[in-house]
Amino acid sequence: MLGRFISLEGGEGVGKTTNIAYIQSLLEEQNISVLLTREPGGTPLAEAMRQLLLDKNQEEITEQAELLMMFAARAQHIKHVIKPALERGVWVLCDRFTDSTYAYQGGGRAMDITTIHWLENFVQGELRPDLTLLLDAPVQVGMNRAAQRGKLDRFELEKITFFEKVRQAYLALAEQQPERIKVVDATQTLELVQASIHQSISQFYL
Ligand code: T5A
Repeated sequence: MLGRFISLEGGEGVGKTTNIAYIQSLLEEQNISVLLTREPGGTPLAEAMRQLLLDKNQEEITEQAELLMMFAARAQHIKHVIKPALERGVWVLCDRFTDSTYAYQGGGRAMDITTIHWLENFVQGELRPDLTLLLDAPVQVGMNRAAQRGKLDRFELEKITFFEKVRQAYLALAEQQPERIKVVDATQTLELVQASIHQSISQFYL
């Protein structure tokens, strides 16, 4: 793999989508080719699965189906988008990846971590992000920001306690893997958030 793989993580509305273009511009200033993508999604089939996963107006999705759909979409994404880009030397910037599964399905839904770990190895082989930026903010801050955008999706309708568990699971991952996961205080102004991101990204490519 010649390219590097960077993921952006965090709870609802913390600013992942807002900041991904900023990271792209930082890397492109260094003449690095960048591919922006997201999960669930990134290929036509995976985007179709995203629609199903986020749509609240359908039959209840079981926790098992939700977990397997996340990994099914990820398998498509890795094979058709992520790996080919990395092999061409392109850096991949992904809005959410498997840490989201540990946080939402493992933390929020309290699903068995061993099963998630098994699926991670089964679907990804050795592929892991080289760097992960975890945008962290109290749940209410992100929810208020997400609410300002209008319609809420199936996940955004969960209770606050669900998102508290998601946040704690993310912070536990960052504590376990401090080399890979850099926590950014997302409660700051956009300018300060981007200054923190700049610092983590420049330490990474220098
Ligand atoms: N999921 C996903 C799982 O359960 N398991 C998995 O394995 C995966 C991969 C995907 C959903 O799927 C779940 C998690 C998710 O619920 P999504 O759309 O990718 O959904 O994720 P969301 O978190 O819902 O995305 P959002 O677009 O809501 O959040 P972002 O991208 O973090 O926030 P963003 O950038 O859109 O910003 C929200 C608002 O805040 C403002 C922005 O301008 C925007 O209006 N904002 C700020 N305002 C003030 N100060 C700042 N510093 C700001 N930063 C941003």
